[in-house]
Order: sequence, then structure tokens, then C-alpha cells
Amino acid sequence: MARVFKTVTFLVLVFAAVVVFAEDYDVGDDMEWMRPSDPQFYVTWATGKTFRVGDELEFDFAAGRHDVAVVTKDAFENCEKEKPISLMTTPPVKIMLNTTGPQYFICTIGDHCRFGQKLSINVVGTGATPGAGGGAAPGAGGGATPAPGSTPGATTPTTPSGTTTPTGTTTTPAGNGASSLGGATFLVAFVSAVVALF
Ligand SMILES: [Cu+2]
Repeated sequence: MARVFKTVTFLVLVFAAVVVFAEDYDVGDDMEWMRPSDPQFYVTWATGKTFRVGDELEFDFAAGRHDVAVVTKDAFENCEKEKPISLMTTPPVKIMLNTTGPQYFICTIGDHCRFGQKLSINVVGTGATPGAGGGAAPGAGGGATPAPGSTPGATTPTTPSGTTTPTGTTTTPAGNGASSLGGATFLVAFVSAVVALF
């Protein structure tokens, strides 16, 4: 029984790690971004994958042979390449997924889109508990917002002491303290995420 519990805990931890850490996707994997022989190639590639906010798509291709256009649903379905929302021509094209909902990409070179060089994905939220997302970004000024309860009064000189010069013992190495505090915040967020899953 204890063994089962251990296994479940492990699986939950793995799941939590997947939730917390963003993923990078190489579009098409070994085939990269090209005109596929199978028109359904990129449909198949995207099937079964869960794209989340914070994940990154990387389109690799030979410069000049292909490009990546972000387009509307209509343009995607009809392979209209005249007015893309945005067009990237220099590989590798990296696209950070920062909004939820469907996103559409096509190649505007020749008839590549009609031959299946097009990708549609649906981006979902991170799935993490609210508040945990903030801690998931280490180093992003995490030291400014210490997690409540964690490391009580460790490096937070919030008390307005009347003396003009503080002791100055551990205040100067801000970088070191900030990073360790960020790590602690991250740990708290991680643990709370795990707890929330139970
Ligand atoms: Cu192409």
C-alpha cells in the first residue's frame, strides 16, 4: 500500500513538474518545417500534444526555402498568404505561446501550404494554481515579492529602524540573496502546486 502511495506521489510530482516547466516543441521534429509528402503530416504531429501558455514552438527550415506566417483561421483554411498577421523569414523561428486559444501557421512559399505545410494548434492555460505561476519564473524579480510565511524575516528589512545605518551584514550581496529567495519561492510554489493536486 505504501508502495502504491509512493508511486502515486512520484507520478504527481512528475505531472507537477510538467505543469511548472514550459516545453519547447520542434515543429515537425526530424522533418522540421517543410512541404510534407503527407498533407496531414503537421495535423498528425500536433495530435496528442498539449500546447500551453509559456511553451515555445521552434520552426527550423532552410532560409529562403520556407517561412512562417501567423494567419487567421480563414487564411489558414484557404491558404491565403496575402495578409498574414505576421511573417517570419529567418530560421529558426521561435514563437512563444502567450495567449490561449487556436493559433494558425502557414508557409507562404509557393504552394507549400496547399500541400500541407500548415499547422494549427490550440493553446490552453498553464493549469497551475493561481499564484504558483508567479513563482515559476525564477530570476524574474522574484526577490521583490517574498512568499508569505516562507523564510520569516530572513532578508526582508521591512521594519523601519530609526537608526540611520543598518548593520549591513547580509544586505549587500543582493544578487545572492535574491536568487536563493527566488529558489525558495519557487519551491513553495512547487510544493503548493503538488499539494493542490491531492
Ligand atoms: Cu514552405
